[in-house]
Amino acid sequence: MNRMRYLAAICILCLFVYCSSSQKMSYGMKHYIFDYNNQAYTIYSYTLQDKVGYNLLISNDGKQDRLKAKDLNQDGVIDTVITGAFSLAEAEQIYQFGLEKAQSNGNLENREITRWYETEDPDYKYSVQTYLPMFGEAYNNFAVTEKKPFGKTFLFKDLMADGSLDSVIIGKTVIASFQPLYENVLQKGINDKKLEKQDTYYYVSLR
Ligand SMILES: [Ca+2]
Repeated sequence: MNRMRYLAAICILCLFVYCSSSQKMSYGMKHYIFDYNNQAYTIYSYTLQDKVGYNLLISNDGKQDRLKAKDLNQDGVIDTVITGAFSLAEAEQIYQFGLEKAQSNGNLENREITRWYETEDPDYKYSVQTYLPMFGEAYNNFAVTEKKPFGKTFLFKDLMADGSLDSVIIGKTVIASFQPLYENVLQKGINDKKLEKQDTYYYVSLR
């Protein structure tokens, strides 16, 4: 997997680190220390239950203008350099190095927060759920339930989450008849600000 894809994949997850000596716990403040070019750095993770937390990258040199940079949503990408004579790209490089180190040492957890969108029309109830695996491609599941007594439910998979249905998981039907409905639901989700379009991908936003 090339680097861009690695970044694209983790960028949607919540990453946080924890110190090897501390207990593996999902919430609260954790930190991880690593060396990069003979300089020690710490990544602090502030993680809240059911909410997106943030990570801080800080150089351990004790200087007043030492590097302090923030990953605002724990998506694995530095958003801002707060102090220190570092470009965003430099901070990002150090951060990536630290995250990869933490991961290879088993000190990195990723947390997926629910991405689920529901809507309906007079005939059907719809739901779209986005799955963003740590490695591998994102995909959407699209569920459609008929609103009549004993109505059937159909479940489809949109590989790559590119807005084009690829397979039927549940139900006996043809994709072509549901593709326009899926497109309507995606557009409605975007209008409702519950779904975002990134390049050619459709992701349900974090709740
Ligand atoms: Ca697709």
